[in-house]
Amino acid sequence: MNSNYAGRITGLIAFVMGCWMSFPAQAVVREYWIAAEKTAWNYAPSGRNLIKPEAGLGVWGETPAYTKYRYIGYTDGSYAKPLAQPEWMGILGPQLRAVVGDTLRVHFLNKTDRPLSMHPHGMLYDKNSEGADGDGAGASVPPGKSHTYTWIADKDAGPGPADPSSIVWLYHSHVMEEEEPNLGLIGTIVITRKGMARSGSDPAPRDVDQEFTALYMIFNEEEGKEGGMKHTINGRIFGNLNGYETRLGKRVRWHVVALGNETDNHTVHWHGQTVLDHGRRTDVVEVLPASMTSVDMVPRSPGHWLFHCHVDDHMMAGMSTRWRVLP
Ligand SMILES: [Cu+2]
Repeated sequence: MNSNYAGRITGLIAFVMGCWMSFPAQAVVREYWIAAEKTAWNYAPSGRNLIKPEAGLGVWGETPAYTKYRYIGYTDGSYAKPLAQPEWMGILGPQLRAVVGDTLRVHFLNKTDRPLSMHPHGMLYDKNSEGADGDGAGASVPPGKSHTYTWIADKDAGPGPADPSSIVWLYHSHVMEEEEPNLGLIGTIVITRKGMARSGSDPAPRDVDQEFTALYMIFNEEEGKEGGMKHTINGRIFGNLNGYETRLGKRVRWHVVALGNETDNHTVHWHGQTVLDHGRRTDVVEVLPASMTSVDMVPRSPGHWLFHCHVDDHMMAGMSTRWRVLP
């Protein structure tokens, strides 16, 4: 080969490599289409207490279904095809995901009969994308109207030094904050540390195999009457939340969140395994309204295990389900 030609080729390769290396992983704009809708919701679709069948559903089963408001994800701006979501997500809205450096563009359509919003925790936003508090464009979206929120996953929205490679934030409606999460308008955002995403198109962290989310919350359906106090995990009671399933030895991350009132002080307890909670080994994680935490587990024993709140009254009221570890 002509040495001059070889030199030019080598130079070109070096130039291309130099350009490549000087651009870190491209920041991505991730778009979501979410509608608020009125839907029927059944807290115990089986009609049974699947944890202690002989105890029945008690007063909490007298009225199992109510009209709720929910965030429903769609594949695009035609709002025609709902996003599929796993059964264990229950009443939760779509899980939004980003990597530090990304931007979330969330198109919100209010299909209900009252003004609503989307307020994210943790993200960087301006007043128009706060989804709360005053005259920003997204603070109160009237029935039939839409608004696009721009939420930036800056470094302060991402995992801190003591956090695992992804962390969870809540989003919820915040026009009348004291009412709207209780209507069912709640979802989560998971932010992955820069450099830890599986790929450019998959922002999930590459050092875990599965991520589950659990919302511990008492929905107050009948102004405090006990039978209307639905002690739920993701909106289900007495073992009616299905689909938490993993396998021995998998790396599993649990994102645990809570919302609600002064009775929403929950001690989230896994049977059969332990979790690593920011360096602390435990099998109970404590949450209060708007708590958000992410803990890691590698299941060590197969079985169909309880996952429940350890507060006695809450356990008795159905704040319990089972999850499966396959051998
Ligand atoms: Cu509890």
